[in-house]
Amino acid sequence: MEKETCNFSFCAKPAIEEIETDLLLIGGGMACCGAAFEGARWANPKKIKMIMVDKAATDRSGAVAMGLSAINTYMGENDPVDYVKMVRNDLMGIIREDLVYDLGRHVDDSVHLFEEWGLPIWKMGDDGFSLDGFQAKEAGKVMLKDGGKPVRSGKWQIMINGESYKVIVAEAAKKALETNRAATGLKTNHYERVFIVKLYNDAKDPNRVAAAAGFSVRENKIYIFKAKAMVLAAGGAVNVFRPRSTQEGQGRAWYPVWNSGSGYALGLQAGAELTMMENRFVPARFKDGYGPVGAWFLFFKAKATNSLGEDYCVNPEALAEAKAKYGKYVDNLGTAIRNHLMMRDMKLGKGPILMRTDEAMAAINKNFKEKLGDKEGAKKVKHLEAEAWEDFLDMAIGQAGLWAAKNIEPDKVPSEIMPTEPYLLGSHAGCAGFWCCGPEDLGAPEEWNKKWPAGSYNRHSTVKGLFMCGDICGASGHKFSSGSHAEGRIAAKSAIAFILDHPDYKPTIKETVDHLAAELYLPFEVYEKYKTLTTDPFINPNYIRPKMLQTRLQKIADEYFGGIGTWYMTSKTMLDEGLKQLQILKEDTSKMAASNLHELMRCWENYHRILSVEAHARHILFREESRYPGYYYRGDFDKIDDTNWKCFVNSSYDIATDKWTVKKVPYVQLVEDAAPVKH
Ligand code: SFD
Ligand code: AMP
Repeated sequence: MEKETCNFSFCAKPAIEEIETDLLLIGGGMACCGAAFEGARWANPKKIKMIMVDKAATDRSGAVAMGLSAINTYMGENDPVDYVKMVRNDLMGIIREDLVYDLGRHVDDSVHLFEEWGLPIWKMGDDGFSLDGFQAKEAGKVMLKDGGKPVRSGKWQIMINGESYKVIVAEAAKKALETNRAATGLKTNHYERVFIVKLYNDAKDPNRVAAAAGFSVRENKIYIFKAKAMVLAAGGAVNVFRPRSTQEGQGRAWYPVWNSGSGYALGLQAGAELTMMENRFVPARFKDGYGPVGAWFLFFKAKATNSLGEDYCVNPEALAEAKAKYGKYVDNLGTAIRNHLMMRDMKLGKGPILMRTDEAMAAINKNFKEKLGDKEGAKKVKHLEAEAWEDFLDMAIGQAGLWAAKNIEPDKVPSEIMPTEPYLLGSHAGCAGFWCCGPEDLGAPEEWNKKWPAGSYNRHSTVKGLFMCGDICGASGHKFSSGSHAEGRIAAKSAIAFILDHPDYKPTIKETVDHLAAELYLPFEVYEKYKTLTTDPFINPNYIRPKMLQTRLQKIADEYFGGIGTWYMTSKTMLDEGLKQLQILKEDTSKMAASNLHELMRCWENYHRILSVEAHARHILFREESRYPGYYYRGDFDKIDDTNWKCFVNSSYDIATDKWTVKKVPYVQLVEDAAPVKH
């Protein structure tokens, strides 16, 4: 197939802006907002220039765009050692305990800042009942940092009024960028609606990052940022697998559709080593609305059962069957195992699976009225209901539309839940991401810190100058919004130390600016070149439009890499066939066609998704066991095999040869085993 090239014969050449900075922050989500806030503290006194680039408007970009109802990681009275045990349990025994402990000891400071910046945090009332964030403020409840008592939904989670969570955190980041402009004289250091397509390594040092190229999604302009160091936090990957939502509902997903795996794709193309990319997150969610379940299980103490009213998590036959294959990991009843038990009942035809919201609300009603009497009790229930609905709906507005469409009143009837399509992420109950340097003071192997080849800087990737955090820092899940922010702060501080330790470094790349412009704008050239050869510009044998490319990608992933279409089942033979077809799709990407800037972004988003899911599939192929039953199954190795596979799986990609190297890395336990769980 003749490889397409762009020499701007058919499409207009974009304006090109070259920008030199010291520190570049790629992303504008929770992690990068933390990086901007902390970065300015250390950069300003040293007049170090810091720039943030976000594909969207930072006030409402990333996973927290719509708001959240809870902060899922807040230590408070808990010991970070127990946090490590919880995360290790939930992620089936394999995590970087140094990175998780390090996050646990830093996260609360970010939450205290959020409250200082105006985030309403629920507090316990003197009567033992919860006060929402606004009531707590009116009641003059002290701040968390001064010992205020949050309303815990679970051992690690606290309730918030989080509709404007991202706006509040973004404001602090933007203020920090403003102070950096004042300190360095930079005119502009916050670029919104600029989509970063590719990183380029240094002309003289192939294992050092030097530049990032992207394009504006609002005007014909591309940006080339040259930097001494970069913090990459562009989030996880959604819409790589065929979603359960179809046609008119196809925009609906749980994790944000605008997180298209750029974090993974940018880092792996630069040669950064990945870890645990075989992991994925398949959350149980309210069916079709994709509303989260944590608040219902933890705060409203709701139960989920099969349609026969049986609690699928306590069925002795099911537990014994699972234990025979997956051993002691079943005892923890972590997120993956809960899914596994739910799917077992669904496959037995005991579905639909129901979240008993009605029973939960009835129980709360009864409890409040017993304690407060009918009148006061009813008033409290009304307020909690309003809070619950409002809070829940902040985060998953689609759920309200669905309840209305289906005449469902959750306090009167249960709602169906089911496992979604898989997502790739590293900050929620998943741990797919990059292999990163850790802190030197936690007794971890020196290979993980002091002897880190690229230089011992906390959260440094294996590529010099490239730092990872949030969703894409691997083997350290359960960070959530607060932990991602804290990790961004850790990464930025390290990046500035790296810059100060390499004062004479000047980033240079071998590619010319015209080469980069041609690479980024190729889909425009292809479209303009062939668009008139058919009567319908969507049907043309000479190119592929982004929607078609995404549908083909999702079909391959779903049918061969363990999607909903196979009940998450895959095997060597399926993976081999899927990877063969994915290779053809990758070749077809030189025929991507875009008719406008929006489609140009969609083209490159899908290219990033292809690389992300390829890494995922190659890791699943390499790990010959089923480490995460309930997330995916290797039909040819349907068991957990600690003897051979209690280890990390790492990989790296060579963009020049399109070749992958995958290997085992020894697992090292730092925190003693947790006491066996009693159910
Ligand atoms: O529990 C480019 N999360 C929850 N965390 C909580 O603490 N509490 C909750 O209640 C949580 N719930 C929840 C959560 C997420 C979602 C989607 C829902 C519900 C519906 C998880 C957190 O949100 C998550 O852990 C963090 O936000 C992860 O932070 P980070 O920074 O790793 O990712 P991001 O915030 O999505 O930001 C990514 C940024 O990158 C930008 N970007 N910029 C330039 N070029 C490119 N090519 C780019 N690609 C992406 C994005 O614009 C964004 O700014 S619960 O209900 O599940
Ligand atoms: P979710 O709404 O599923 O995203 O979960 C939000 C938080 O609640 C996360 O910290 C989950 O680990 C936790 N969670 C969700 N469901 C349960 C459950 N059944 N038991 C314990 N923790 C849960």
